[in-house]
Amino acid sequence: MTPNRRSFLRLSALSLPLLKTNRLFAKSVINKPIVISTWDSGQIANGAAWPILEKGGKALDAVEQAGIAIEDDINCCVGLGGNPDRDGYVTLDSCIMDEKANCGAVAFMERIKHPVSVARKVMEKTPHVLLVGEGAQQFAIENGFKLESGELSADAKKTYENWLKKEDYKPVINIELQQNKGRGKEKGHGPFAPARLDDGSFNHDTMGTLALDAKGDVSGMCTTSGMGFKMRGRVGDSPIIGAGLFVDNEVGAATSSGQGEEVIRVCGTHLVVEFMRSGLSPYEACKKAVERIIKPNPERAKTFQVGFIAVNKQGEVGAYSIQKGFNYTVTEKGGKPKVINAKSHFA
Ligand code: SD4
Repeated sequence: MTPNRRSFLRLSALSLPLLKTNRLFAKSVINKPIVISTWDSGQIANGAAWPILEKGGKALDAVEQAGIAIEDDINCCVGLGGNPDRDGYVTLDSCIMDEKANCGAVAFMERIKHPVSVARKVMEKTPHVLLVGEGAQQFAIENGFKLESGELSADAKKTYENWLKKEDYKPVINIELQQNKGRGKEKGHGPFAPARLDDGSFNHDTMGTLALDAKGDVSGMCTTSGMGFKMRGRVGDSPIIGAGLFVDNEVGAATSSGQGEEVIRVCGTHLVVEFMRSGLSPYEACKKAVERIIKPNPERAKTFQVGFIAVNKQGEVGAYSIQKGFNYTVTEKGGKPKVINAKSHFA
């Protein structure tokens, strides 16, 4: 036997058990069940999803419960308690997607408390993916959802009144043409949804939730009242499959929060999932998608926020945002939610 052949055999004999252990190790690191949601308010969402996942329940049921819980909460940016559009109406957007690429969504829907559940009904009961406006509302009512009063929550009313004072906006036909008179802005149609609210925080807090269940299936949902004081009829990324949410059971899932237009432009969450398919970790995939948004105009990207979160089939999670301040909540074995600050492109 030549020394080369001998050392090759010795090496092979040594590496065989190693390879085996590696394979075993790869299997044993699949971290499931796990649920990840945008923002620290993800603790509310994960808190509703975890009991289902812990008992071996389906990721789809878990993410729907996550959506319901946050839609019940009164906060700026999700559900009927959220900030209204610039004409004073709360309009809700949501979507849901399961492990078989089934998906459903509603957009620009008013006075229905749980858009995530209506989205699930669209997915399960119709051949369609997206219903909007009055049609979505009518479908919801036909499916047993209650038509709510449409009154603003106390918080939203206060914020809206302040915004009206500041922007001097009146929902009168063609008023837009006069809106920007004397403001040095070029032409009408404004004011638009501000990128930041008065306290300096970015104008959003959409809830996106992704879950990997004990069986190894992935599902996700996204729910929002959209950007506060948006133009009537404006819809962001949150109800758009491939923008606000994307799930592929071979790879994993991603969801987003932030200025929806920028996410739609690059089909953001689809991009994140495709980056993971090509071998990137969830963190690297989110980072690359953020960089794709920034690349065409890095100066402009300084003015808005987008954050992505993602999970892969191994139960690894990651996130990345344009600006500092984006965080997310992870709940896994043990059930204690962990809030993590995402890394960002700009410090
Ligand atoms: C939108 N992405 O309507 C949403 C807003 C958001 O947290 O993220 N809210 O564009």
